[in-house]
Amino acid sequence: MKLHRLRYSPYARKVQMLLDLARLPYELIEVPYGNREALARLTGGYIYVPVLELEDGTALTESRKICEHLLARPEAADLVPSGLEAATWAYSDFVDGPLEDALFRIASPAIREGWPTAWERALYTLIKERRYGAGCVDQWQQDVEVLYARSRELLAPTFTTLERQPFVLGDHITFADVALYGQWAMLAAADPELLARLSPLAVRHAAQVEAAAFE
Ligand SMILES: N[C@@H](CCC(=O)N[C@@H](CS)C(=O)NCC(=O)O)C(=O)O
Repeated sequence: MKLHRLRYSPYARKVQMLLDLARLPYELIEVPYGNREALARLTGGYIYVPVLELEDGTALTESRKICEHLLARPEAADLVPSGLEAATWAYSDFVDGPLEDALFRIASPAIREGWPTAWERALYTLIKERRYGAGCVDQWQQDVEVLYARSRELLAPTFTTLERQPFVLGDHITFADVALYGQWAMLAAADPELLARLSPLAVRHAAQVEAAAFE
């Protein structure tokens, strides 16, 4: 399989962590932000990430669909424990929806600064401004404390849980942790300080997920 990603994409990092935890072999393809020609040709015009290219050449898009596909494989089945399907998917949908909506704004200014060319920084700004209005990335930079407060509010029940147990749904890692890890990876890819500033519990949880995948 080939995983096409942007390093900062929380949805791509969720899929990548799922592949790692399931020990499924894959090749990582870094998509150049300003040149998505190969991706567009592969998918027939879809230029978001993640895209997972299967062994038979099929290009899967939309991270939820990709994860459903991978979780149906025996290597990943343990990540949605029997009886915890509702809790696991509901938590993952919360992470990909309301939580991402708060956290990506914290990450955006640093992500923009990280693009190597002026063209890519301008493209990133254009894409965000077309959706969120003129000057939005600069505004998020100014409002960062408010954005942290909103994120911590959303994460308060998660942090209460993670003070008592290593993973979101108990002592064992599940897909709920994988979804959350995607958000930590986004913040850390933008600037590792951003994750540490959010909470030491986020840093610890990220390390625990990585330990489960790589040790
Ligand atoms: N619902 C999609 C969202 C995909 C998405 O928004 N990807 C972003 C990165 S997080 C992207 O490719 N952005 C490219 C851009 O900003 O031009 C999924 O879950 O896969």
